[in-house]
Amino acid sequence: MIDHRLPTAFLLIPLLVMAVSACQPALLSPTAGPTSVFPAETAATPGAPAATATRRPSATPVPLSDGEFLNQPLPGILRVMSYNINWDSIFPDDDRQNHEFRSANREEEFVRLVAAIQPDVLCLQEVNSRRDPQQAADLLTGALGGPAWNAVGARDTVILSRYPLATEGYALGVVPLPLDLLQAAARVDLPDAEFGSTDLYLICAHFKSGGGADDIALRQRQADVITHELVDARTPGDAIDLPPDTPILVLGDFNVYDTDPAAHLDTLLTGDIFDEERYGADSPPDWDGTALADAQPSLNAQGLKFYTWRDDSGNFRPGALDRILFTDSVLALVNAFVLDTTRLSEDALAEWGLQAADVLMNGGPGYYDHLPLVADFEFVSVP
Ligand SMILES: [Ca+2]
Ligand SMILES: [Ca+2]
Ligand SMILES: [Ca+2]
Ligand SMILES: [Ca+2]
Repeated sequence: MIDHRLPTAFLLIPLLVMAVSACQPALLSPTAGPTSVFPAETAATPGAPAATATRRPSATPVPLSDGEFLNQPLPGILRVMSYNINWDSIFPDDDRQNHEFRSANREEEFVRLVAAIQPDVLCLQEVNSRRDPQQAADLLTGALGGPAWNAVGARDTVILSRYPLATEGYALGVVPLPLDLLQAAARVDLPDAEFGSTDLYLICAHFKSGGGADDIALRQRQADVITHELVDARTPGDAIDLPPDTPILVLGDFNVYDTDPAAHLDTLLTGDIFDEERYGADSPPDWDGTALADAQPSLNAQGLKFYTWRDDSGNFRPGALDRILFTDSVLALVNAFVLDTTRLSEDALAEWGLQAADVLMNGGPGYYDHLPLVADFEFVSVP
């Protein structure tokens, strides 16, 4: 979700500004450090190809994909998906728990998407908090067959897993006020026969949207809370104790824009807490004392476009609002993609049972909202 309070003028001038001056306004400046890793729409980097500064990604033709990136990973590799479903769009029209912001029915589209992707673990955002998260798990069970899926939710975030979820002692231990600080968290009990004795801990997050000072401050606080929780998880005592070297994921809709410095993403990556008085000292989130890694999924794994959100009817450029961060000391990324069905070949659509408009809202051209992100992880054994 994006709020539209930013002055339009700010959004229309970046091309001109970048062309004529190295002294960009702070709002439009590329950020130093981890947020500038993306070569595409989110990084308005001086000296980058002109295409990165255009307002429409369609200015650069992208070849249709054959869908090979959808191939199921080998045994022992975990497929993780994150998807902002736009307020309950995956549930039926007559569902009494639908959120008041619900504006699209994407029931069939969602079933086709998850059937093609076949994730092991999902992180959903914009699920009505009044809804029993198990309802989303039942939807997955119905769509994919097999054993019943498991669910845990907090606020509008829901973790779904084909494997058992341990939540006792693993949910975020923050006092549930304000509500904005809650995120779904769980330990996934992976089957030992396939993954060995290690399990997975994940935090499925939805950060505050909007460009106002209060919005940016809340995003920072949300990142501070998560970073604080990861310190707890790595150290004995308090609410969470993970076995050392347990793989950790922090994923979801982070609302990372190119219209502010997105310092909250830097906090998540590096463990640099802003409010240290309240949330403790800085602490790199990976087990080896380093930063988390960003999976950087690209559209259809082509390595050309890196946005996860797009709306051609508005003033905002497509951006990598959504992220999958991981402890790369114990996880190796073997595949990552943002699925864009509009850019799949006819053969690929037929092969995977997808339709070209499956990622669009109400089938309308140009209105994608959020796209599904996927990452495949191999578990690295630590000597
Ligand atoms: Ca296990
Ligand atoms: Ca602890
Ligand atoms: Ca700090
Ligand atoms: Ca690392």
